[in-house]
Amino acid sequence: MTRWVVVGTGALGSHWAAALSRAGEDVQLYVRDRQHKQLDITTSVHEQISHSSLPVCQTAAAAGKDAVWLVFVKAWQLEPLLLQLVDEGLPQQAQLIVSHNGMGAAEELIQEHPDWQVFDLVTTHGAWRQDRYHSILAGLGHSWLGARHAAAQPQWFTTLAAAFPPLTWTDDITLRRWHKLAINCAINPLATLAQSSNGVLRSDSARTKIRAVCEEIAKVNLALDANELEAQVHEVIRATAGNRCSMLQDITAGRRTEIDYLNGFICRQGVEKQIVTRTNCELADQIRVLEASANPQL
Ligand code: KPL
Repeated sequence: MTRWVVVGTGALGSHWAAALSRAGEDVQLYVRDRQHKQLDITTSVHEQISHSSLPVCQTAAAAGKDAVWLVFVKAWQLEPLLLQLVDEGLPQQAQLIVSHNGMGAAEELIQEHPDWQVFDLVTTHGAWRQDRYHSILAGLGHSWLGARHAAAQPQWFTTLAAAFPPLTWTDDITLRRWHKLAINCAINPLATLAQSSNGVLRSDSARTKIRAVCEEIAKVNLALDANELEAQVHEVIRATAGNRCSMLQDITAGRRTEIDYLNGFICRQGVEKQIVTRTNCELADQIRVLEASANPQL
């Protein structure tokens, strides 16, 4: 049987951990506070509440060399986490499933470990945390998994897909990541600046900005089509009109946002490729100002 180690008890991580545990899998939680041997988490889907009591993984080495790591940390937390896992004896051929908003997180570190098997998980599930150990799945979405560097579908994929459907394997996860990146670059900063739920972006002024964000992203990555990106952004706005995006939740809680890996990433790509990405750069700057005023200690 595969051993799954889920990093963090955030909104999404809790659901994957609970789903795998309900499927009878060997699941451990990797958390900051490792005083306890066992952690109780609660997950709710459509008002159906379930409780799981899961063992806490004490060190990366103790998880074993065949463990599959499901890493649900924010983009900016990925590098320090991986360094810590390496320090704790993460095996050389570790299998890591990574899921966060944005691009460019821990990229150099991952390149320095060519034996790691890195998989990206892109999901449209909408989840939020009612309290530290209680996560609510507000909108059931779809997930895609694929290898960062071309690799065959691993054997454990069917188990994962059966535990938390719908999950589809894709040989082109990079394209999915770029589409999700465009959605987050358009929705997150604009809804955050408006301090409102995503539905606020149905206005004409927001439309103009969304168009500009998508056009710049399609110039940075020529495999993308601005019209398609724009249509997807509007579809997600419709589907999540009542949700407060993750960036607004971060700002409200005084946490660091993922802006450096969203519009900040596009802005850096623009500089590198000598492409004008003014709207993305401006949005990144505006969010950084807001971030600093929400929590001067960041
Ligand atoms: O992924 C999201 C987020 O909030 O980070 C969207 C899709 C924008 C939903 O709010």
